[in-house]
Amino acid sequence: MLGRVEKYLLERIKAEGAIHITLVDPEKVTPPQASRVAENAKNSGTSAIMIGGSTFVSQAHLDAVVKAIKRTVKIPTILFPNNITGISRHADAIWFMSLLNSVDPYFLIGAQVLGAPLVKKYGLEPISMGYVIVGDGGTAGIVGKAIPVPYNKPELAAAHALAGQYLGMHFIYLEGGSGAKTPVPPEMIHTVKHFVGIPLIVGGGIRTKELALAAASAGADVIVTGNIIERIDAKQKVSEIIDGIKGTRQ
Ligand code: 1GP
Repeated sequence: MLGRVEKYLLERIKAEGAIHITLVDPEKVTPPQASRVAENAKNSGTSAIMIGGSTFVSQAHLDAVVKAIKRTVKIPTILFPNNITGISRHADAIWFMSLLNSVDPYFLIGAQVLGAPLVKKYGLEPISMGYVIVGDGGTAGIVGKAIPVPYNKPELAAAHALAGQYLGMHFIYLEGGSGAKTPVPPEMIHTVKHFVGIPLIVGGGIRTKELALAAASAGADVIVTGNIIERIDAKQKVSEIIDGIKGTRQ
């Protein structure tokens, strides 16, 4: 039985071809700012709000950010934890993820073992996801002790993704790193998509309609953007990106 949020994501992907999710980094916003970002993103057509960052944020602040977003928008809130401190009881769901190219067992299974009982206790919907850091990897790569897959090795990214699928994961996330100068190249997205039969999430450095369109056309089912919401013209940017990917693969 699929959970409510996962079912919703799959239905939207089916209906729209590729969807957009907005990432809110709780380290960078106050709760009122998080509300505004979520409201603007929702009005622009984003499908869900992901909440998470690469470094530490206090539990109280994370809770306040999630609550503020939930009060403002009805689209699902999905936690994107970098550690067990990224879990809040107020969200709808959580990417229950393993960093497939980490050399540290903590990020492969250790944090998940510690977090699983909390996810159950809080009644969060876990959505199983294999996380693969590619390119220069950014902060997530350093914090997660990953060996990032170079952009010129798409077949290696595909091997990681396929292993995730065979382990039973429901989604694969190709992460170029927040603020990446060069987002995940279309060729890598295309190769991974060709290998795996589960939805593909792509994020990191996608700042323009053209880049979003290129990622969606190459096979990304979900485009995640975070950084652009810090811009003054964020609302317009998010709208452009969503317009760009709409109906790409119908
Ligand atoms: C980072 O993939 C996300 O985890 C989003 O990246 O902040 O560069 O949009 P940006």
